[in-house]
Amino acid sequence: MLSWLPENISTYGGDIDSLMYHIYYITGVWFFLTYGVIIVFLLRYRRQEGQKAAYVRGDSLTQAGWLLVPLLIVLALDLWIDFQGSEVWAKIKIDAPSSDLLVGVTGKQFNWEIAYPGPDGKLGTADDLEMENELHVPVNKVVHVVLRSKDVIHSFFLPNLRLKQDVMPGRTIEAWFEATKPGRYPLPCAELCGFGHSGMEGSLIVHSLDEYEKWVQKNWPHKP
Ligand SMILES: [Cu+2]
Repeated sequence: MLSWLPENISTYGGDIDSLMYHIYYITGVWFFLTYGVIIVFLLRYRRQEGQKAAYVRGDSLTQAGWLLVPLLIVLALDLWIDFQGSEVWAKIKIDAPSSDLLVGVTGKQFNWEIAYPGPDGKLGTADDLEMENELHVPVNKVVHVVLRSKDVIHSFFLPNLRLKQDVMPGRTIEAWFEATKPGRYPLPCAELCGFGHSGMEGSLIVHSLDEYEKWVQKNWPHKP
């Protein structure tokens, strides 16, 4: 199941996926359980000739148990998901590893502006390289992404990296990822941002280290 998820090429993608599976199986089991009980009860207690419906007040402990026991089970399962989720959250959001590479991504209607820091390693300086819709990164390196938006709320989405982060005007939000497999992957916008939203098709290009060096040399000929 869940085979509709795209291939995971992120170092932390497995943690996100196992959290998703976890929620998926718990809600799946509850879905079939509750609907099973409803169907059994509908048949078992359907109207029958000569049998009068009983008025159930729900104040005996046995009757209250029908609410309390599932409530406690749901609460326990929920806390289980919360604890697992907080571990994943801490790993990705709080204990971010130090970065090997910095890239700026600014959303606008209807494109992604990608800024590479250039030889000085700093964003917002004269040697920055700016491109549209193409995010080039090396494989097995920690990439920090500085996210901004010019006009409306966009959502920076790298499905293969299990990274999705809203970007909004006036705010600078950082995210990171480490890709484990070279290739070209989709970079859509996951927030309906206007009539050109569905056309916001960027690409993430994960290069092998050699290939990335070549790409840098080609794009920054003045690099020492
Ligand atoms: Cu959009």
